[in-house]
Amino acid sequence: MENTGNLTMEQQDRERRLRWFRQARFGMFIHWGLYSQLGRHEWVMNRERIPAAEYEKLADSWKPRPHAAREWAKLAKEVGMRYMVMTTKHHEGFCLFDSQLTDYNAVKRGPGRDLVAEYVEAARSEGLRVGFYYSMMDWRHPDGVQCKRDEAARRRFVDYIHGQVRELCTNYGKLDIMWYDVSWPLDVDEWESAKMNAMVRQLQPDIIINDRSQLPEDFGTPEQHITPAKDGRAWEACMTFNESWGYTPIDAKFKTAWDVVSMLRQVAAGGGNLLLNIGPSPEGDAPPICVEELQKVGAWLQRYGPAIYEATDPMEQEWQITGAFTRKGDRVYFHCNRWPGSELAIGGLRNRVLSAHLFNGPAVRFTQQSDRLVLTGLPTEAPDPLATVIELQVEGEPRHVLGTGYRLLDEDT
Ligand code: JFZ
Repeated sequence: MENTGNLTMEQQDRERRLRWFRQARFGMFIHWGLYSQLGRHEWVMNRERIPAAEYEKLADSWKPRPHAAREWAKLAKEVGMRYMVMTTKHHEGFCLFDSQLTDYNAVKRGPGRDLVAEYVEAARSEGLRVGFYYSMMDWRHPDGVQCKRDEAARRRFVDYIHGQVRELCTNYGKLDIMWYDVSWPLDVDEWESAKMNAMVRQLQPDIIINDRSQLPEDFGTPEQHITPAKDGRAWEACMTFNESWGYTPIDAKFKTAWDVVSMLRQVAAGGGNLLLNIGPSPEGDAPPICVEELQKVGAWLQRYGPAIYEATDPMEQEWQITGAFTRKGDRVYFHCNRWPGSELAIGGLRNRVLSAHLFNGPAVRFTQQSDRLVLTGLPTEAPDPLATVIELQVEGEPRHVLGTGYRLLDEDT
């Protein structure tokens, strides 16, 4: 949504703050906390009903090595990510930042230092935008449940949460994203979310805020699925690498570079972002499989980046087993991630094709009869097994329509 002509002042300011985000496409999510020591998902305290006194011992046994965040930030930059979002406090209630509102924090306990400050320094040193994840739900705070039943408890808990958000927006310099999470058990009025976010914007005038304080704010956050927002609203799909957000080595089925490239094509086609998570070990190691697969993605983006970062124009399209499109103006990019061999047939493209090239490469021979495009003389093996991008220049508004029958109803002649 670039045209600011018919936007309200508020919408124009939102678009001003969102400009970098709409171009970012790819970010790194980091889930790191006491739960990382147990290695059984970030919900382990809740799922295993670990007694609070037993769980709290993790606050003193956690000894992450210094500046692990520099490794994550370097990796993120290397592989084409343009921002990072890290947990400052997850549901367990342990703060990775120096809070004056609780001693259950990384400075006062095991780590003995401000892990959020290290993360911010690392991300900025790589020129990456900085996001803070902050869980409003808090399993440790004594009023975290009672707040729903008792006004005095609600007052204390809301003041605590607002107070910590204020600390985060005050003590770490310029922030780019406030990424709230899980606002159980209160509703938007009980949380006083509008007041909290007004405070955030007063402290951080350029910040963007996600939709998880029960207000829509600046962008949507489909989780574990890629569902573009409607009406041009900004959005970002957050996805795990395996099935867990926190470090969980027993959850060993990780997405491959092929999966990540496919997700990047999907978010680009929908005009959104992919926030891909890594759950570092308690010491701070990114899982090696994530590093390996991300480096393959980075190499792919080096070659095909514009077909992802810039090709976000909307285009009507249907599924095709050999690949899918992104679009920029009169160029459509067919991301072929299942290579059929020396001939590739694409049905349903409703436009006259003026030229075809391997992306930044040689022209490709093609024939076109009605909505059957056949590209020939291709390499028998996929030039790039993650996805080989073919650039088509087309006439008119690109449309890819196949329907369920062999022909569309209005074409059945
Ligand atoms: C939440 C957290 O519980 C999870 O640990 C992780 O931090 C993720 C990014 O966010 O997960 C959710 C949040 C909302 C829903 C489901 C899982 N939901 O609305 O169904």
